Amino acid sequence: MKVALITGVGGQDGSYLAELLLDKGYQVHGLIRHSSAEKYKSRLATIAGVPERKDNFVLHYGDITDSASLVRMLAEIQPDEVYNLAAQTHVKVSFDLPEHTMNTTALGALHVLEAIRTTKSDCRFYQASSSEIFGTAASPQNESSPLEPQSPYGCAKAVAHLLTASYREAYGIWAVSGIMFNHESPRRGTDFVTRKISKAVAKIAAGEQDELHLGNLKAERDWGFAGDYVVAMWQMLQTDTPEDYVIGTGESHSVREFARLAFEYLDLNYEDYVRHDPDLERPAEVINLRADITKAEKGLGWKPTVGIEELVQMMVDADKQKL
Ligand code: GDR
Repeated sequence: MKVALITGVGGQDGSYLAELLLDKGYQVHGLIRHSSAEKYKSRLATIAGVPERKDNFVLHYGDITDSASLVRMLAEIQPDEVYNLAAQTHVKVSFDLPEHTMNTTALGALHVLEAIRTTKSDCRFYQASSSEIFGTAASPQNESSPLEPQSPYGCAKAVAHLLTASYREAYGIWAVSGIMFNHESPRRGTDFVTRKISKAVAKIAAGEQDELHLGNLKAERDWGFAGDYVVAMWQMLQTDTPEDYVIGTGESHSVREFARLAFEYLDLNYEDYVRHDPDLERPAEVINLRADITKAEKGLGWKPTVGIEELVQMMVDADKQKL
């Protein structure tokens, strides 16, 4: 039985990845912060409620800022695969908490890599890298695009990205970065724009909310479905040689377009409800991110299965149901 360790297992991606690996017959160990445990119980409910999954799933309280506990955990679990998904992942928050973001998002990755090195683990390591490392680089962005991050979060992810490559070169650790563009789902946190929109649309349609306040409406993102992206994470660790891959859909849409589609799905006009709020804008914005996934298509045989309209509808439907 293969053994995997997932940091950030209580997050959107962590929960989908844990399900995928459990269904493939892995024993899955998940690292979760004590304070997150209650909050993320609903995301892990699809594991707790299924005996075949639950029996092979072990939750550990820990923190990627605590390197000693990571060393102990690696020595004890001896995983075949380690997926580092834990981080402070909100771009706007990173402007308010730059040091915390560096400690978790950049140094957290370093702690995991160091734990692998010092325990002489021969595991394969996946680093959750991000399209935010490209920032203002011309789109479409691919594995060779320059790193031009525009936020403390983007800078922290760039550091983690470069450290992953450095540990691969210097110590021969089987380590890769998956450069993931935005990926969403009904499990997305409500402070990210897609879920903020889908939740508001459901509430407005039900007469429980009057307006939706948004920041930059012109920014364009490449939005895919998180369930597809965790498949790519797993595939990256099954290849012959450790290589980084860009993962996205190859299409970008503006925030305005996402909102329009979501309101239209419930026969509403977004212009009647969306209000621009400059306080929700960021000190620096990334204007256009669009993935060039040529390498992933060829090297992994990976393709997204959910388009923008289906994604919007899936999220609005789920939020309607939750109400
Ligand atoms: P992003 O996701 O910053 O791209 O990072 P987010 O959903 O926060 O923002 C996307 C775009 O929407 C604009 N926007 C707003 N964003 C939020 N959160 N709230 C608003 O009210 C709002 N109004 C407009 C933003 O300015 C931005 O342009 C996500 C995160 O998951 C990262 O962790 C991940 O690495 C990248 O995607 C890939």
